[in-house]
Amino acid sequence: MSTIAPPSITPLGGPSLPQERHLVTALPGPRSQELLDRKAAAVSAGVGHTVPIEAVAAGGGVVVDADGNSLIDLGAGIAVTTIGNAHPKVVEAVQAQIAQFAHTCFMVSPYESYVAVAEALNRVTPGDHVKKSALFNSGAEAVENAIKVARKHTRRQAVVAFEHGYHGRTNLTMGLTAKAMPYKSGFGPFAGEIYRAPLSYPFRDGLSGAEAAARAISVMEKQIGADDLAAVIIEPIPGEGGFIVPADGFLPAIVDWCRANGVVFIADEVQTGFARTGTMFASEQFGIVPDLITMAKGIAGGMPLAAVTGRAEIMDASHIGGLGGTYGGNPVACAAALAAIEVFESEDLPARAQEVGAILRARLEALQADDPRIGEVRGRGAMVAVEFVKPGTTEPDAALTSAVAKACIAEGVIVLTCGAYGNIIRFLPPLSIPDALLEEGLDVVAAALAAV
Ligand code: PLZ
Repeated sequence: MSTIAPPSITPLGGPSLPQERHLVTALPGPRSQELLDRKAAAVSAGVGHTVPIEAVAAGGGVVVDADGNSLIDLGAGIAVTTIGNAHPKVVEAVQAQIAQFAHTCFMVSPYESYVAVAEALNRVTPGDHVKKSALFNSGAEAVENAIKVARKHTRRQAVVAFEHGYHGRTNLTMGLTAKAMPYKSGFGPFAGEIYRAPLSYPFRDGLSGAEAAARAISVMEKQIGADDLAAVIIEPIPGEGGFIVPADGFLPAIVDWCRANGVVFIADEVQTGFARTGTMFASEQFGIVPDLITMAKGIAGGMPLAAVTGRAEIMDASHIGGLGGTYGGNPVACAAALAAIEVFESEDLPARAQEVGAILRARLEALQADDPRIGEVRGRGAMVAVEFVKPGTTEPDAALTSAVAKACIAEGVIVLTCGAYGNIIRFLPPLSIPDALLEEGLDVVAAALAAV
């Protein structure tokens, strides 16, 4: 068992950690290896891991392991710790709430923080229509509930999701998710009445936004029929799919079609939400106002919380008692969310995401300029990806991608891969990362690319 605490953790946790990359062992070090051995014996083999360490502290732009290694974090726990890990305001809010009460179940005895989070989400999400919210535990659960209210409101059943989409690992959301391996393979049968439409993927389809939208709308009209279609769900920028920025006009055309046909448009902003893309929500950048928005990840500074926010008449379509769950909107998670939302606004984190994005893009585009293995650098704000291809083609190079990612991790830089073809590295650091540390992380990426 690892009992050593790294040297300089204060009661406020991670933010006081030295902001440096510092390796004292090869990864995994001996203490981490001990934990990974116990993991292999005790934890289901189905639960994988990307970085072979035992994490013991994290904050700013680093994750520290049990052997005293300090790694640069370019993944933010998959887009969760946007405001930074163990942010002091979140720590304080969580400690105060847990000392007051941990749980009553909002459906049994309501409390103020749940209502305050709903009010905040109704305010910060796009659109000035009357909105209502409901809180849940995970992104997948938020997506499930968005579909539930859309079906109840429209009295229709069919749902359209898109190629390269990711919406979760529960049964309904596996059905909505596009990629078989590792998310769906062998886990069927999946829920019925789910249809898949083609996405706009400018690097691969060369279509304008209008052309790509016409192609998707044709699938919806010919293969399903608007009269039976309850909802269209789409990530404005697919996250697990590879930060694919749709061509201009694609999303507005889909929204217009939905509105003309009484179809509920759901933006899944679980990954793009909360300042990540340089605005509070990615929808804003495409000039769209979703009927419903699903949120999780960055919402509560690392505590598990998720939400659906949208048009009051849709959110109110359910009979009383139709929505809920034992833990949904847990008071400790709500306290964390209120603190996190305060940080997003008072520290203008959308602007910080643009700064981080500018650093990422400048460095990665410079690499691309003389490396034909980089097919595209794309993204918005602090959500930037590199797509690797065989030089001179658009043929995905998954082997190169995984070799580069492994080399970065071995050198103490946490990076995540993604994409239908496994040929994309995505950069989504915590916005609390110091600029110099981000630059150093990108130096390591450049060196890894040169070496493999
Ligand atoms: N919708 C857009 O990105 C979660 C998945 C990690 P949960 N993405 C990370 C993994 O391999 O399981 C996600 C998302 C979008 C929904 C979800 C699901 O959110 O909180 O993981 O359920």
